Amino acid sequence: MSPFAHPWRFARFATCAALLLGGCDASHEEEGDAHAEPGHPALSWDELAFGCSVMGEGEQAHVMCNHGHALNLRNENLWERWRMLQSKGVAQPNEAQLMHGGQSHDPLPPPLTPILRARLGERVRIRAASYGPQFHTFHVHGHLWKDGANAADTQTLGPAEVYDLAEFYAGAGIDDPKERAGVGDWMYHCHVETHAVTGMWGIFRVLPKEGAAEQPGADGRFAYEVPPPLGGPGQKVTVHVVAAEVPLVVARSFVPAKGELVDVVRKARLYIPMPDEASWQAATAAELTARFQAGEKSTHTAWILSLRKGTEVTVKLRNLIPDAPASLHPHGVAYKVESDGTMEVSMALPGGKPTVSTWTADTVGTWPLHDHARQVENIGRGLFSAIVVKDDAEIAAIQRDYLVIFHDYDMDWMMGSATPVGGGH
Ligand SMILES: [Cu+2]
Repeated sequence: MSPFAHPWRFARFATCAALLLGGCDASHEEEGDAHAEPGHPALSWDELAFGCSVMGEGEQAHVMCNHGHALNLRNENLWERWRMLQSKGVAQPNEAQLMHGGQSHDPLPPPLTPILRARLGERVRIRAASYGPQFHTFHVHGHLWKDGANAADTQTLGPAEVYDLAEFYAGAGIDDPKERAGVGDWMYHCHVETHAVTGMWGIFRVLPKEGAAEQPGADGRFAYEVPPPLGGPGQKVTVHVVAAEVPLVVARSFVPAKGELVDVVRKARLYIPMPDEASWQAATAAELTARFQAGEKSTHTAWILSLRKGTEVTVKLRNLIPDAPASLHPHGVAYKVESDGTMEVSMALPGGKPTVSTWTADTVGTWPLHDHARQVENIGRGLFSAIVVKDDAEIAAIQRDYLVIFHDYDMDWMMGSATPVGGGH
């Protein structure tokens, strides 16, 4: 049979051709659905079609299918969970088994991707933003929202596009808090199927009105909620942020010899907000690296600049990345060109003096905020944020406000390292 007779077979052929340099054996055409090399995990047909690779040696040997389609900086690839469940004796895991991890009977850990929570009948907004070279379709199960005159449950996002009309009652209707979809785990995801399977999925969890086992934090907010807005009409606030290169768990990979999903750690480039001028002045790359190694590498999520409409914000940026410039380029706010993040005056060089940008949040909405100094490399490694501008009416109306950032990691960076597994680097 010609390898071109079936699209997957063609993809497999193409991938095998790419692997040929590493010794791909053409005889697997007759071998069935496995591509095996001595001492290496076998690749299934589907994995080959998705461009998965065998990584590492010996104890570290594993198949890596992380294509870098991430939500809020994390990539939870279903292939990795698939292989984990297969190792536990589940021959053909289905998507429910793969995605609803972390329950008591379930061998899979909870997904790295954001679990968004609301109680039944609470008013919810889920904002979606997108970075990277791909197009994504944001889709939430079980819920509808109003988009102009129409109802909708899916919206396409191109690079730097934002969509923030997904507003509804949790487990209920667009305008009616009466139960409709009800309590449960509702998937949300990119509806480009290959993106969903390789990382762009999460869970919108509708909890019972009362008696839920999961409770918000002391400030009344669940994880991933948009922070409370700063400022107010006519007010001036100052925000301190550093750009730094720090270790971050960006994915997990199943390592057969260990029988578990192992953290994939990369030196991400992130905006990290600082609470005050003194800590901002004192921040060092070494300290931040230690902080992330101690735990924040597993919990950190993308910075969100949350403002009340009418606020003038001054953002001070220090760049602690050793070998790349960094800047802040905002969308949707009013500012002079010096605060654009593209001129020399607004470019923070490695070890150079900080930049100071002044923006006025005069337009309600969700707006991209990202590096514009070396954007392909920096955004590809995580150097982005978003601005959320709200007025009093919206603040009063919405009880749970979330922002999900669809993001494609730079693949050379994601896959390029010879030692992608483990927390030691
Ligand atoms: Cu997508």
